[in-house]
Amino acid sequence: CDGFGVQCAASNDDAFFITRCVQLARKAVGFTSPNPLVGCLIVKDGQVVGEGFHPKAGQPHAEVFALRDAGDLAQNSTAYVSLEPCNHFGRTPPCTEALIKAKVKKVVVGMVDPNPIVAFKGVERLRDAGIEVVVGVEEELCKSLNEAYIHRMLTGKPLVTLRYSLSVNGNFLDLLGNGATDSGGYYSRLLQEYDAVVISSSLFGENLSVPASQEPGANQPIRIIIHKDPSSSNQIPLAISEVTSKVIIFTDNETAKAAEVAQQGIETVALDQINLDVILDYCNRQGLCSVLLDIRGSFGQFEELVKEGIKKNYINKFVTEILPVWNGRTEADPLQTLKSLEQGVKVVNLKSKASDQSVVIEGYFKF
Ligand code: AOF
Ligand code: ZN
Repeated sequence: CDGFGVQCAASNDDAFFITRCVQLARKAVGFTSPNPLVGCLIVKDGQVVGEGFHPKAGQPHAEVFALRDAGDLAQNSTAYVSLEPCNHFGRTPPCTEALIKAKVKKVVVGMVDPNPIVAFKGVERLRDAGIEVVVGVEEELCKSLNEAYIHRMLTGKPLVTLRYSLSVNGNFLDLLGNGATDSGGYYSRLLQEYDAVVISSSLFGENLSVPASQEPGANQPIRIIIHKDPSSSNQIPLAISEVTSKVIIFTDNETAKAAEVAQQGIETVALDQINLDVILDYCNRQGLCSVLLDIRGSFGQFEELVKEGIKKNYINKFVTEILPVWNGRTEADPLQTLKSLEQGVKVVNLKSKASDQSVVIEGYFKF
C-alpha cells in the first residue's frame, strides 16, 4: 500500500474482490484508450450482487454498470473498484456521486487514479460524504493492468514496446513463428493489446498484410507505416486496402517526392527525417496509450528510430520471439561486443514462455 503514499487496511477478502475486478476489467483490453481498464464489484454480506467494467471511452464507467446490476441491493454494500472512482464531469458524470446516491457503505479502491484531475479527489469526496474508503489493495496488480494508461498520464507519451524475431544465434529475422499469424495466435493476441502498431512499408511489398485477429469485434490497432526508401518502389503496395483499421504513413521528404502515397488517399506525414518525437506526439494526440514498434521486415528502416528511442528513453519494453533456426553470420559484430553487462542498457523483469515453435521473452528497459 505504498504507491502514491496512501495508507490502507485491507483484508484477504478485499484482495480477492479487487483481483476479480481486474479480471472483469481485462474483458475490454484494447478498447478503452485513452481511458483505463476498470472493473467494479458490489458486494453485500460477502456475496457479489453487482459487477461491471468500463467497455469503451465515451461509455459509462465500471461503477455505473455494477450499480445498475446491483439495483437496490447496493444500499449498505461495499463497492470494490480497481481504480479510484472519478469525481469529475468528463464524457460521463462523476462515479463518486453515483456511489453516494446508491448509499454504498464502504469503497475499496485498488489504486489512486494518476489522472491529475481525479487523483485523490475521488477518495476525498467519498470520505466527505461519510463513506469508509480503503485505498491501495492489490496495487501492483492494478498498476500492471493499466501500465500504458499510467505511463501516458505521467509522461504525456504512449508506452512503447519494441518487437522483433531472432534466430537462435541472435540475428534479426523478418519472420514470425509458425502459427503466429493465425487468428488467435501469438502475434494477433499481441496486436490486440496495443492501440497502434508501427511497421515497415516493405511488409506490404511481399503481399504480407499485417496479421490481426479476424474475430468479430476484435481490436484492430491503427497501422503506422514507415516508408523510407526512395529507391525501392514509388508506391505503397495496396495490400493496405485489406487492413480494416486506420492507416497513417510516415515518410521522409526524399521518399515522398518519389512516392505516390498521397494519391492513395491515406493520411501521410512527410518529414525531413522520420523521428519518434513526431510519431509519439501524434499517438498522444490521438489518445493512443500503447504502441508496438515491430521492426520485422526492415531493420534498416528502423535503425535510427530504435537508436533515438533508446537514447531518449522512449522505448519502455521489448518482446522478442526466438525462432528454432540458425542463420547467417557466426562471427560477432565488433561494435556490438560488450565487455560486461554494465556497458549495455539493462533490462529487468524478464518473463519467458517456451513452446517447441519459439521462445518468447519480454522485459523492461531500465535506463
Ligand atoms: C472511473 N471508472 O471505469 C473509468 C475511469 O471522459 P470520461 O468521463 O470517460 O472520463 C475519463 C477519465 O475517467 C479517465 O481519464 C480516468 O481518469 C477516469 N476513468 N474512472 O471512476 C472508470 N474508466
Ligand atoms: Zn468514473
